[in-house]
Amino acid sequence: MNYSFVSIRFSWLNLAILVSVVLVTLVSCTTETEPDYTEVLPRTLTRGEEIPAATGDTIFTLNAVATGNEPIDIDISLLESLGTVKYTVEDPYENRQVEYEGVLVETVLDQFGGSNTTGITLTAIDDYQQTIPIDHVEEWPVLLALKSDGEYAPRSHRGPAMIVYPYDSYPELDPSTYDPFWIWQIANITVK
Ligand SMILES: Nc1nc2c(c(=O)[nH]1)N[C@H]1C(S)=C(S)[C@@H](COP(=O)(O)O)O[C@H]1N2
Ligand SMILES: [Mo]
Repeated sequence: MNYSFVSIRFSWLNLAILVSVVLVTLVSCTTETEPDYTEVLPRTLTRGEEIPAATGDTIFTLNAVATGNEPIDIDISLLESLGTVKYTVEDPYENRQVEYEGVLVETVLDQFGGSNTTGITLTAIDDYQQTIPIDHVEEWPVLLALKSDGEYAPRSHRGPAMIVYPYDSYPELDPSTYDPFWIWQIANITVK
């Protein structure tokens, strides 16, 4: 009796099929991870380039090695020339999903920091102050957000610039530790 219709016998064709299935599975497992953010505007101002003077409304002042440690005025177009990205996150203060768009804090450090940069100190209009260590921005896409759900955030509602942590993509970001870093109504940024 011939049982070959039920038994899977060795053949080069079967081996090729098996290898293909394994390869396709491996490739799809490694590429199916969700991207952390979507790029919106390209970066046009690069590290080492002269920083153009702000011509629009000042959203905050910034001190850093690249500004001679003197405060300079930052406007929206200057900040956005560092390139913008967006992602949606459950905002612990709004208690809903919000799509934030802005500049990665890592890019701000790249543009304005020196070789010994350790972090960034943010001071809000109510004098609330926090220092974000460089480790945070190397590990996660921490955002200096300007837009919330596609609209520039008004000063009356946490704008014009606020810090956002990507809670939804990184479960290790425990709110009890990271909520205090969601600084809004930023008045000054000092790159340390
Ligand atoms: N500008 C500004 N941002 C701020 C704060 C603040 O006082 N001013 N408080 C921080 C802290 S400590 C926490 S826990 C959260 C929540 O503040 P809330 O509970 O007053 O909304 O906002 C953070 N961001
Ligand atoms: Mo807090």
